[in-house]
Amino acid sequence: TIPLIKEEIEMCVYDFNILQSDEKKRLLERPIMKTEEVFGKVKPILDDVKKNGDKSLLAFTEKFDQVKLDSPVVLPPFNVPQLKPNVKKAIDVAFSNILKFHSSQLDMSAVLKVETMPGIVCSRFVRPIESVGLYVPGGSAVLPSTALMLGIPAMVAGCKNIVIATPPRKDGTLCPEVVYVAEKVGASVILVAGGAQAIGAMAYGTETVPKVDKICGPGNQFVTAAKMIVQNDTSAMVSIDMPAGPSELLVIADDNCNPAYVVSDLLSQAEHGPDSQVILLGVNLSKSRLAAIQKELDKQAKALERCEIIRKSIAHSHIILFNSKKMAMDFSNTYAPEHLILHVDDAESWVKDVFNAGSVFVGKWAPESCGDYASGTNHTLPTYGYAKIYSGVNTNTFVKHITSQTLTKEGLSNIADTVMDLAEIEGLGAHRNAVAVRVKDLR
Ligand code: HSO
Ligand code: ZN
Repeated sequence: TIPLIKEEIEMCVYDFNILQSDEKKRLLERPIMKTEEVFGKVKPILDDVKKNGDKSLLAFTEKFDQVKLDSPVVLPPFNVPQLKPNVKKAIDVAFSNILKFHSSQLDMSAVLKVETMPGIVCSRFVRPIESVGLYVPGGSAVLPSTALMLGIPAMVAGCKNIVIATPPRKDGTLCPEVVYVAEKVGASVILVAGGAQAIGAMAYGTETVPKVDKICGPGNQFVTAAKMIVQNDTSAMVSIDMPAGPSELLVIADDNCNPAYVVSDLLSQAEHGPDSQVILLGVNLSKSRLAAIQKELDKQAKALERCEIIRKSIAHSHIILFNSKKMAMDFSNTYAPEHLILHVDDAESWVKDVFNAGSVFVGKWAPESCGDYASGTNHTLPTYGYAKIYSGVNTNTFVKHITSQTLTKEGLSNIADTVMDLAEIEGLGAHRNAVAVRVKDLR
């Protein structure tokens, strides 16, 4: 066969100093999501699952996944298939690190207790969300790591019912690694379904799928749209972790960076999907270093199995050149990337200037892959600029904070006038009275 002559894979380069303001704005933008169109397709699926339960769920699985199942759920004890020893070991090591980091995020026994005035004690305590639905995508890659990233914090938080939803493979079976993780986190059900239909089943419940209180996890635009719709449906009474867009990475590199390392990180994100976003900000990057990066990009990309996906994502990714650290950091904070990697000298000292990012990888020895799989931090992170307002999934994603207060006689006496005066301003006599009726007995 004649080898295909493949076009060079390279990123567009912009010099931030000579960019017009509208170009700067464009470089900060995410691709527009056609939400309305997707919402229109997803809503009837959700309505159908809500109305017809398992029958509808199974029909959608047959239609979208080409798999005919007898039941949409698998219950414990799970039949965990034999895994290769190195795979089992890798999952176990990742599990242990993620467990360590997420356990330290929560102390269930710690009650916050503050005396705000003599005799008035305000407290806050933590309780798990009872039932949670964790969405583990299938599609172009199997993602048992996502089962770890969602299942471990839910388990640490003490959620009673953990439903793990994941689409069946082509032969109708489940990804064995996901089953292994489901068992390790103590899942109560594996829902063998994907897409909007899986979200609908967990939001409304079916004959076999328990209704959950919160749905977490990444997914394609249909899954995201479904999560957003059920969150707004009061009849579902369900919340979600955050809206999700395509995966993204922003790297800041200076002239001492190692081009092979920088490129390997960019490509690890670019391979997720054709719509992945990767951006490289060069700070005082010399012409020769820039050329070395482009050369390395072409070489590494062409050697990868997912080269065709990468070719597409690189086509809308770019390099932007800065001549000041501050301006590069400002750009990054405005873009608010899901992942930020600092390939710069003294990277640790840059962290104090990071204000918007899902997760930061500090220095050349911290590839994103480590956080994606095994170091301990979570990989379910805010995309699409939502890092400005959302945190990534963590143990607190799966709990509620409940406040309480205790007042002694003295406490009530101390605060009585304040409350009665404020109630009067608001014209709420019954509020005032609830204090007055007691004060009468106290004073
Ligand atoms: N980078 C992805 C997570 C992931 N990577 C899963 C590999 N597997 C989140 O943006
Ligand atoms: Zn990844």
